[in-house]
Amino acid sequence: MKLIKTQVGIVGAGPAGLMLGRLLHLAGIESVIVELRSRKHCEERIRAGVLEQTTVDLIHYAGVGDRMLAEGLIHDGIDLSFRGKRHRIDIRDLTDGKQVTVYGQHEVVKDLIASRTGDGLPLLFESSGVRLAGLDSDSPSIHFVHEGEECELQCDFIAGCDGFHGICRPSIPAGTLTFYDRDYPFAWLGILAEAPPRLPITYQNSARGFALQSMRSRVISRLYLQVEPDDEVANWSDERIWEELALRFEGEDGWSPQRGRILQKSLTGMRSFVTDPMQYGRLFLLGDAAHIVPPTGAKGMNLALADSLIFSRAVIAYFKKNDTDLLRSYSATCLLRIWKVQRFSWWMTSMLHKFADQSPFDQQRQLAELDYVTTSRAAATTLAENFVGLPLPL
Ligand code: RFL
Ligand code: PHB
Repeated sequence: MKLIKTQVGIVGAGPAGLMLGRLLHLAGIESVIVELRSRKHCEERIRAGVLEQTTVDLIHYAGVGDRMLAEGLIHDGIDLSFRGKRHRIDIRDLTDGKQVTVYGQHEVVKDLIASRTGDGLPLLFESSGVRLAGLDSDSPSIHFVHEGEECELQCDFIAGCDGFHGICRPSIPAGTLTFYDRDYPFAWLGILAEAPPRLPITYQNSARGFALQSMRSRVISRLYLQVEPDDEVANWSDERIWEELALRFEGEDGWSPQRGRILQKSLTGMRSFVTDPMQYGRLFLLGDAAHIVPPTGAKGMNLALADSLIFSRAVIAYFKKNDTDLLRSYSATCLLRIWKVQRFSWWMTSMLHKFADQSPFDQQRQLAELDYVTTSRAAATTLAENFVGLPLPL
């Protein structure tokens, strides 16, 4: 058995765990990151792509923003399209100069991993059998197997950054936490294609269902289609995907997504989920381990990174000033922000998707909402200020 000691044991090398490790390192606090998957898997996992202005600022603050600055695609607006017509939400104008940046989550992860390994800090990929112990004591521990050796990582705090399907949240005794949950009656089929996208990101409400046109670079498109919740990737040939995208984006300007080789297809269920509190004893939950939003608002990774900043501040106050106030208020501080983001993500989802039980009244009300958001400056501002990210104390 190998015994390791550190100040903060981090489970999971996604955006939340990696950013937390980075922020703690900048403050001189030690951490060890324990990750189930390989480095290659973490660096190639295609997920989110939209960084709020707030997140861009945090990434620069953490000193890992050079590649994002060079390669990210800045958006000063987004398009909402309905009744065959596209409408620009001029984000920059509506938010006093703020923007969002399209830069893949896997690129953010690559940059954070490069910075951590460059600093020679522990990041234990391919750790199996991860199990937590002593959560309600002063010395919790993480047990796992790494490179064939049984390890025990003793720490002052554990950060559960292991995503929605991780082991940290289920390690908390049943009945301690309250869960808030909502499932949506559809899924997203996502593709990555070798085809030049049209800028900016376009959200499409069509009578055939929702579609989204985004990108990962000037030559790689990222496209999504609303599909049945129990649909399967195998049902969607390349031809069927391109035909359906063309039908959903059909509009007055005659544009439809440019076709190209499809590099990847995936299916994502849509749900809202919140854990309250995001803490048990010395285990703190961050990111998807504590909450999930439907991707329509493009918020999941942004929320995960915001949790990292808030938790790092609390840990720094504890180790530098012996102050436990921020640790005690961690969950409440995060939840205030998370519920606003839940509301926004639910609202965007409700406004843009086709619901099977929608009555003709509901359909007209949905179109009226889109009409209002795209013609009233006050309504457009509420969308824009949420899209660029609610303020974070940097
Ligand atoms: P992650 O990224 O899931 O990372 C968790 C890490 O923990 C590891 N792990 C374990 N490690 C050790 N032991 C165990 N037992 C473990 N179990 C799991 C995993 O291997 C992994 O490395 O969680 P984190 O850091 O909280 O980050 C959350 C984000 O990944 C997520 O919210 C976003 O991807 C959501 N999301 C979007 N967010 C945005 O901000 N903007 C977007 O545009 C956006 N679009 C999306 C999205 C998510 C999508 N999918 C696929 C769910 C679009 C889609 C389609
Ligand atoms: C993406 O680029 O993957 C993306 C963009 C906007 C969203 C969700 C995902 O709302």
